[in-house]
Amino acid sequence: MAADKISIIGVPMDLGQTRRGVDMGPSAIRYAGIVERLELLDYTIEDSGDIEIGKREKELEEPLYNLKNLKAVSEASELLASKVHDVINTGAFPLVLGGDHSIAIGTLAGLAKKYKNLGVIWYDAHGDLNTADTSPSGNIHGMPLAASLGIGDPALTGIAGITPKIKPENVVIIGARSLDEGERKLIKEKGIRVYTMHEVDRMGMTRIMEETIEYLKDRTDGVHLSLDLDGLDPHDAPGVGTPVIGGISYRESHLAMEMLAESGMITSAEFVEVNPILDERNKTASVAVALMGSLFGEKLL
Ligand code: 6HN
Ligand code: MN
Ligand code: MN
Ligand code: MN
Repeated sequence: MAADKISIIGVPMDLGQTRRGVDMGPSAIRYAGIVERLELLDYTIEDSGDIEIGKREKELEEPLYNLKNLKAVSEASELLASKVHDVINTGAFPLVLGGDHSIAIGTLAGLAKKYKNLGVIWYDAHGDLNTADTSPSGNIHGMPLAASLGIGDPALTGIAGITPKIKPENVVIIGARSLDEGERKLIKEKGIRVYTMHEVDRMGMTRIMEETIEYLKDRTDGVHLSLDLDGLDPHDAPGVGTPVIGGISYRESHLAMEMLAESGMITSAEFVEVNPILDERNKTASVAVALMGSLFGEKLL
């Protein structure tokens, strides 16, 4: 990994969607032993605690436009962006724990202050490429990748005063199997590289990761891994708010993390959408911890 110090940032955010409980994700992942697990790998771990999250809008206050809790999400994103940037400045690796996927807006904003050519691996059942105009739900957790590309409401695209944060040719989506019509259109329009579950089945994870690493290696000055636990099959990761059957297996995900570890290219990461209320005995948080172990270089022998 790029640093020998890891700084953990918890983001107890649940305002990017409507199911309660995902705000407890950071606690569940800590409880599943993330600090101890990474300490075994000889990193210095600093737990920076949690970002403060504002209040959910009451139904009555709900805006007429299709962006639920926009103000609170936008404010939390600014806080997270500053925190991520502070961590980078100390030379530590930012490891962000969600919270719903809307937190990626803040994470990527913080990273964009340093990286002008950031690569992003978006490991997810979804594209998260919606805007208020295309979203079927009004949930901002379905919009962070679009917002980071500079597409959508200025309250989401303008965090940290930089628009856009990333370039479409620096993005690789892996595991997609639930894409809305507007998202498909955007993927084609922008030429975003996507490995859907069809490619996972057909090519295998080994080739997908080889291609991804080769593709991002020379064109980027850092690579962020944004891993939504719903990218995995609900059998392996049941504790998520928007499960989609037919996902990436635990073994394939484990392999993907090991290959990223070997590549040495990952400079920041976030693990999102762990919802302990929907989980089975903290299984999904434990899977997240195991995947982080592999990402940071755990070996069997
Ligand atoms: N996530 N595409 C759907 C929507 O409401 O925009 C689902 C989004 C899920 C987002 O899991 O991070
Ligand atoms: Mn997502
Ligand atoms: Mn998802
Ligand atoms: Mn292994």
